[in-house]
Amino acid sequence: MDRDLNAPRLRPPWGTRRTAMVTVAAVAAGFALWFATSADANGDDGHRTDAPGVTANMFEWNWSSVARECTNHLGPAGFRGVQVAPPADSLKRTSLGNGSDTVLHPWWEVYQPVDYTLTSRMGTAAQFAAMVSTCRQAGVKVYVDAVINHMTGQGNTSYGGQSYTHFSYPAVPYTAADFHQKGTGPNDCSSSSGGIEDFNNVHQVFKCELLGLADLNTSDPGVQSRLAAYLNTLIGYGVSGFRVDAAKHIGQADLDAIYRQLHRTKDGLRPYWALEVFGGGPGILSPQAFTTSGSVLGLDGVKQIRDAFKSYPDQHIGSLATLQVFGSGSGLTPSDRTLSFVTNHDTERNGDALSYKDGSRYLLANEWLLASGYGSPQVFSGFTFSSPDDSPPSDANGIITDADCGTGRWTCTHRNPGIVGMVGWHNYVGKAQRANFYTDGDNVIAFSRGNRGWAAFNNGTSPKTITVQTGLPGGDYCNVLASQRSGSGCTNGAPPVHVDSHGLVTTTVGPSGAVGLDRANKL
Ligand code: LM2
Ligand code: CA
Repeated sequence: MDRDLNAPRLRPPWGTRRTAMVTVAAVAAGFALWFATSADANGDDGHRTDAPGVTANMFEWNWSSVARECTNHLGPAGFRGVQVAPPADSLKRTSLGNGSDTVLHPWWEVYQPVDYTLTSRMGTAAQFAAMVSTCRQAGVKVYVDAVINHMTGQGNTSYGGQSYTHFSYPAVPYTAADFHQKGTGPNDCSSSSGGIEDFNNVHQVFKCELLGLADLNTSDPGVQSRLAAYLNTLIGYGVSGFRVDAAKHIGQADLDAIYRQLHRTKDGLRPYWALEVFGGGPGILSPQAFTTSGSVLGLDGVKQIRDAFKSYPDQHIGSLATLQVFGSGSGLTPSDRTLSFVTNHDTERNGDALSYKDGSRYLLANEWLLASGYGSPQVFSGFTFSSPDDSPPSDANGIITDADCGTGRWTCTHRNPGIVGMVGWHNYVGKAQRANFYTDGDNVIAFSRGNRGWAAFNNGTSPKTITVQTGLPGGDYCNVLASQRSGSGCTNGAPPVHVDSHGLVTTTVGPSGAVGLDRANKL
């Protein structure tokens, strides 16, 4: 069947919502078109797409450490998924570049694939497979960071021992014809340098090199099928979906063509497809414009969260009171299409986000995000660094060593008791709507989620006592930030919080502190 790839995607005549207002004939015709022409990551091929609950982004934790965390911490805490670093064989630098380049194995080697075997800094294919199955047994699905826009742009050898040159990666194999190159042909990049010079130019953003990385010709069917084969191999291991690196530089049409070739996951669902699209681009380059092809990363939300939580001594940027409106009302992508987070590996280094370096304020922001109901919330756990290029803890060959939460080298945010408490709270309140919003107009906010849970957050520097409506039945509750219900009392000797018969609570929220109540922890 001929199909104009530039035409708008054909959809059932009633859009994506089914109603009884159409005739049987129209329904039949609609379904015929629907199945023949569309299969994107929003479930439009008639199968449900995997939708992660709360996930942990275990950035560059090695596979055996991720497996251990799934069993001992993530599963028991109620994390429903884990995102892992790019598992493909990648650049292994053998010498420093020039200038101020002092790190032989910077963390970003993994964003430079050489081939799609699973021999990486994080472990072997066997360790990857064992990790996926261990995590799934612990109730934690695995989502993979997929680097499919480009191949490596530097070096000549990989962690798997493969040799290559720019535009020739024999282990895949890819040859020069599989890449966008500087030139004037239909598949070429027409910028004078061959790189992206104008991030608002659609042609350059899709077809020119990002950071000198060899740009795959992702509209070529042969390239698409090799990329789909890689992702299907991962799905075969039990992977549930992908964070698509540099998705903005692939473009909707090529992303859709690759996605259509993906198999269903072990759970019988279409894979989750979370597209990395930095904001700031106009029209078709905006994050909003990629929600037709899948979910997107909440990168604009990262900045709004930073601005609400971060106040500098001399420059007060924002306040928690601004978070009364957060989500589509504040210009962000729709909640059900967004992977939301306080930071990721890029934004913790580029100033866009709060990071572990912000201490209790960073934890508070994560606790608030888990309570907010916006997006599929993701908690980031990486490694500490002093310079932006620093390697994760590794041996002399760049192989990442086992993560250890006692050394200060790994941030282990997912193990923090306040975070764990709010993961449970998040899972318990489910989709209940926000209600009973309170703010002092400054840095204290509180709200309930339906009548299932209530939480308060104080980003100020002194304790604040509030008397507010919780929406909860009267009784005594354990503050999930510090304790849990155990028999008729709260763990850790924490005093219960009393809600009166009208649903009112009077409680003191400490500086950079939170209080979280839910009916699962009612005495
Ligand atoms: C991403 N999303 O679109 C990743 O989230 C981000 O971390 C990646 O950049 C980027 N896209 C490419 O996948 C990181 C890192 C860069 C690094 C690249 C490639 O932030 O600094 O670039 O990975 O490893 C490095 C050098 C850069 C050089 C490039 C190519 O820093 O100076 O460009 O390698 O040799 C000439
Ligand atoms: Ca591209």
